[in-house]
Amino acid sequence: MERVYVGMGSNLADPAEQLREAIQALAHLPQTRLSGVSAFYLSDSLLPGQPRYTNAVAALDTALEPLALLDALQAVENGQGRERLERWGPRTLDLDILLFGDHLIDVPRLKVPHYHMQARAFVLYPLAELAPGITLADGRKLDDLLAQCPFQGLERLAG
Ligand code: A4P
Ligand code: MG
Repeated sequence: MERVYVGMGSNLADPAEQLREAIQALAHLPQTRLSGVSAFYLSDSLLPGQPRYTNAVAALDTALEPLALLDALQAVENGQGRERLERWGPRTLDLDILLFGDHLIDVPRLKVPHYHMQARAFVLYPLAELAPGITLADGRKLDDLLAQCPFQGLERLAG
């Protein structure tokens, strides 16, 4: 089993409900156990003119191979996203593999650690709830990334 952290984001069609549905779907993935979920955070969109996102991070323990997990996550995205998808518009559900055990992955479909996580408060702060003090597979320390990424444009929701 590998410990995996999945970043979740939505800014359409009742984002908190999208995340709750996604969490249910993650809990039912084959060969996988849902081990934890961070609080939900409201965050300003990185792209101008979009509604605010709701973001969270989930911890999974999985026996799936990385690309099999990516396939499964994309199936969850498609299952929740397709119906309401607006072309060029904001998204109903984005699921990103942030960390996959101690693996460094760099293939066309999958880069782990996730390529933008160091710049994203809406990833780092919820991740720190689940994995305080961890060191990434590439040697970077989460605490150092947090120190360089202010808690800005973020609002932690209770519960
Ligand atoms: N891919 C490569 N590595 C990974 C990985 N570690 N996890 C590939 C998941 N997928 C990975 O992703 C495009 C392709 O990335 C996938 O087919 C996969 O093979 P996508 O989800 O289909 O497209 P996307 O979401 O438009 O691209 P991307 O790069 O994931 O977008 P971002 O960078 O995640 O931006 N603002 C706030 N506040 N909160 C957000 O959550 N999200 C975005 C999306 C922009 N602004 C945001 C937020
Ligand atoms: Mg994505």
